[in-house]
Amino acid sequence: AGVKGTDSERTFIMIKPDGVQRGLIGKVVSRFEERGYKLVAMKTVAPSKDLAEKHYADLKNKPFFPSLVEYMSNGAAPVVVKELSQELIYMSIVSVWEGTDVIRQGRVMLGATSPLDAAPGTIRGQYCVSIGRNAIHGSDSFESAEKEIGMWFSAAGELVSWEPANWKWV
Ligand code: RTP
Repeated sequence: AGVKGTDSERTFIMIKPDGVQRGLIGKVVSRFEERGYKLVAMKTVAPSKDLAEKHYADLKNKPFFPSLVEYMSNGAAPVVVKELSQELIYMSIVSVWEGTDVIRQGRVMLGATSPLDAAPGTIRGQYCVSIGRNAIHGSDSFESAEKEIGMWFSAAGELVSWEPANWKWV
């Protein structure tokens, strides 16, 4: 997750299937870009059940865990992204963002887990009303960011360090 507490700190941000379905990819990307954060990795994923379970392993004893995993991998979303041999695929976007305090600020920009508690102007507070369809995930600590970036991206080649031309002005 880069170097904690420096301008090379990194966080993991996922636009969940409902966020993708609702056309929020650009809005999320814009908010992070315009804030002054740097996109260092991004790809589409249709995760396996195993990967979704691994990502949310901390929640495995929660009553909503099976439906959460189902929704994140291949299950319960009421909409279709892509049809492949009649099989419905739910797609998410996973990304890594870099910059000063990006882990904590990313969570602030997302808003509270329950969109009904999320401040207006946050992503969830502006676009969502349901905790089970809260559009986006962001790492909640440096340790989570390290773990999640490692889980969703391969270190070799998928993360790119680069310098925006106007970097010194942010
Ligand atoms: P996330 O990991 O997705 O960023 O969310 P979070 O840290 O804000 O919240 P967490 O407690 O880790 O919960 C993970 C995701 O589980 C779903 N959830 N559903 N039905 C429910 O009561 C319930 N509670 C949580 C949400 O999609 C939440 O983002």
